[in-house]
Amino acid sequence: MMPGPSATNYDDTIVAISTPPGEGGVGIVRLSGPDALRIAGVLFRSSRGKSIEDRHQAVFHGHLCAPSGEVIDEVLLHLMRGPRSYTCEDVAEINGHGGAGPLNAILELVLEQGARLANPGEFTLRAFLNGRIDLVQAEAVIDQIQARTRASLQAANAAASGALSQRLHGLKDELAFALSRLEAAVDFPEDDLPELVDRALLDRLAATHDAMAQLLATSEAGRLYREGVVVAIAGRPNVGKSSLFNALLRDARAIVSVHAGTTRDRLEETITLAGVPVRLVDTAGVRDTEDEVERMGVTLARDTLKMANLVLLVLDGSVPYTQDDQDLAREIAREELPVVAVLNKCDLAPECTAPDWGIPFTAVCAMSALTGAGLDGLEATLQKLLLGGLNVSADQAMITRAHQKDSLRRAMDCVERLLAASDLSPEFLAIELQDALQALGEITGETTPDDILETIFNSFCIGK
Ligand SMILES: Nc1nc2c(ncn2[C@@H]2O[C@H](COP(=O)(O)OP(=O)(O)OP(=O)(O)O)[C@@H](O)[C@H]2O)c(=O)[nH]1
Ligand SMILES: [Mg+2]
Repeated sequence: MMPGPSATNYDDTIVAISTPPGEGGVGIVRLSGPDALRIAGVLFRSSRGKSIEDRHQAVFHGHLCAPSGEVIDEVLLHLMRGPRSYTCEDVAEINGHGGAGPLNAILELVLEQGARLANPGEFTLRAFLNGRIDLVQAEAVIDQIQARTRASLQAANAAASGALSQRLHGLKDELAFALSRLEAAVDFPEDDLPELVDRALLDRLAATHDAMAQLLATSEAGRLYREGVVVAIAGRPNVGKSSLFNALLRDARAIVSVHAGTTRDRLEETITLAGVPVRLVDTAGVRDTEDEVERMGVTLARDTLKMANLVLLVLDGSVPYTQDDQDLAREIAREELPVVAVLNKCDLAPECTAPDWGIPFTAVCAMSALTGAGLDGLEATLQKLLLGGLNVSADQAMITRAHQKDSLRRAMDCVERLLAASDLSPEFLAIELQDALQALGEITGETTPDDILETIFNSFCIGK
């Protein structure tokens, strides 16, 4: 199975700068393929005159030189002979100085020696095509790179080490077993059918269905650990949105002032609640205004409400609530999201009470963004609302992506149809099982269509 344009060759030698652009102590140019060690040998001069041949795993110190003899950079060369490498192919990693100058010069020399520039994710794609990892593990590599919290990293590590793959293989083994029994039944005379498609087999399939449902139930936790949630802070001007944003971040990130209309842009920062990344977004105060820039800010604020998983509607509890407060609350209620009414500035009005607009808020918290009073209570409420249903610890197998969830759901549907129609012919039942196996194979990669594979690996960075 080879995704990508059919012209792409996956047997050649590829190269890429594997470290991100910018300056750093070290930068890595990675080569993989049948010519990797030869090319490294041509360009590398060991400082102690060592030969890099005949070594399976080794690190050498020396210089990378142009064929003219010109020294390009002082490097460490790390050799890994296939199949004991990331890609299962021969791999050479040239650790040079981390800057555009040395790394691009090394890259050019390697290209001149006949290597090809790697496509995004092609090193990982090769690990997948060579059978070292399955698609679940390949996708977990992106999650490892992008993990923003320790728990997100734990979840990605669990998937990368094969925890989810194992669960899926267990399910597939059960379906394959049932399929073999049904296929045997096809070859037998009618009379023997009841014995072959017997109660025990159907019970076993029902148990497999339950196991699938359990795995499907992890998808919400998986999404939370991987993507996190978006919490929008909204309210009319000057109620203390930016003060609340800063208080939750424990940082004076946003400008706070007595003037209404201070925030005009959308400010975003990530905090961690119970290990889950929470993207906190501060917005411009919503009001009708003649100021063009502020109006753009209000539009952005309204857009933010549409992408949020939860809204903190900030109200100034120290003054009577206004019609603008109420109109905005109604507007937000239409989004059908959890909305927490934050009665701010309670230091000025300790007795402040929730507005009586007949709008059901998911929760109400009185607090002071200025003094910090009530902040703990708000955080506890957020944690409960966002993560209350989180029933899976980060180190367990979880469904993390929408396409995995879709495929698992399709496999379950097949098994459900089969269980509901158990009096039908074994040929019909076998088709349902084949479809279910196909759907599960799309998660692990055995039966994933090439265009989907291509999309998945294209979302990787160059050099991974
Ligand atoms: N006493 C008191 N003052 C507060 C509190 N929270 C915010 N303020 C003050 O209220 C004013 C407005 O605060 P901001 O955080 O800038 O309000 P905002 O909602 O972001 O305002 P805009 O960006 O203009 O929409 C500032 O003078 C803050 O110091 C609070 O809990 N208590
Ligand atoms: Mg503000």
